[in-house]
Amino acid sequence: VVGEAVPAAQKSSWATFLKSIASVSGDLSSLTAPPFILSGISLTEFPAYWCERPEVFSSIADATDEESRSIAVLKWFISTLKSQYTSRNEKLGSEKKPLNPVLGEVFAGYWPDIGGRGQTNLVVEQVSHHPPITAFYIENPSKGIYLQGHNAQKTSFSGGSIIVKQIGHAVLTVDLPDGGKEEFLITLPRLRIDGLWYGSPYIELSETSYIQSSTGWLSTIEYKGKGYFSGKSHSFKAALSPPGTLQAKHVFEGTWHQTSKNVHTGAAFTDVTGPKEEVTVREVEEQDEWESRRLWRWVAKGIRDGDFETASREKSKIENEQRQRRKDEAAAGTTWQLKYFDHIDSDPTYERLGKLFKANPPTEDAYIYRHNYAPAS
Ligand code: CLR
Repeated sequence: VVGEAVPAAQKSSWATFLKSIASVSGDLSSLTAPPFILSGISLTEFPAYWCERPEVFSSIADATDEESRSIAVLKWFISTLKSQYTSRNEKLGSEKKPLNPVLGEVFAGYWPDIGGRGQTNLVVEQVSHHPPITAFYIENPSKGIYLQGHNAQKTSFSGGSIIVKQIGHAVLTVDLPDGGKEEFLITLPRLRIDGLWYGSPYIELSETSYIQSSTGWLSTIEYKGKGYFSGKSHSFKAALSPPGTLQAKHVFEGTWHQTSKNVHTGAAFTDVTGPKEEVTVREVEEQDEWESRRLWRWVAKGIRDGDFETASREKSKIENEQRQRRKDEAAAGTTWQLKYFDHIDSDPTYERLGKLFKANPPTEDAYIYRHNYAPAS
């Protein structure tokens, strides 16, 4: 019988859910899961994880040469992983199933300028519903740092775990004092969701992801769980190699949810044991109807209060409204227009930088931010 962490009344529906995961491959978003595993947080909120340590992000601008800039970008990237992959466990007790965003859903906010770090703004838009694709743009204009990306997932089931291949990539652009700019292509790690049988899912990262700078510097980041490298879960090892060689000049090792150090010098590298800073968003009452927390407020409240009847009724309302919208568009011969992004079939930055480390696939599409959002202050 399944699951210590599964409430008695939901054990059979959890078993059914696990069976359906095993048989449906590709997109889990539309599977119905038992209430105890629902989170009430929309997937459009997730890109905020890229900036929950705003100082680490803004300090990329302090680097004075190509080498130290690549180190700063790697340091920031590693420092985002704890938020990205363990924060639901901390906040909600385990990994949970997020709300599946509707097409056109928006999540926007900012991290205020404190101590001269500059204000950082965030705009997220759900650019596809089926399959779910989320585009995001994060900028710290006073520091000249811009992050643009999109993500989608392809899931499969293997050995009792969900394997999540992340589709999409991010590009970080840094303005240089001489008027030029440096670009960094960031690929996304592979996830394994373990602990399903017990009803307490958690994420482990696996395989390799890359950060390729336009200067040629390349970070190759390897992820391992329990029993590898240090033997600890959430371990990584990152090698930074100069242009034109794969010989590492710097190697960093540790756990991405705690601390890491420079393997050669022993110097401290990342430390995410201190507090993080959640994004500031407008009050729900001030948000417009497309904004995540407003759109999903009654569903989220139902989930929070354990009133799943209300949650599912409110969810159906939203889904029916969406279906009607799509029908109306089809009848009128129109298509949905994105608010903040333009879709391109092939991202030239991905192609150009991806070539340097033989990225697979060699080309990817992208969503380009249109600079038409007025950030709050
Ligand atoms: C989205 C992009 C973020 C990092 C991230 C973290 C957790 C991932 C999420 C992404 C995609 C959706 C995800 C989630 C963990 C669980 C959830 C894979 C990659 C799936 C859809 C839900 C599985 C259901 C079980 C938990 C029961 O930058």
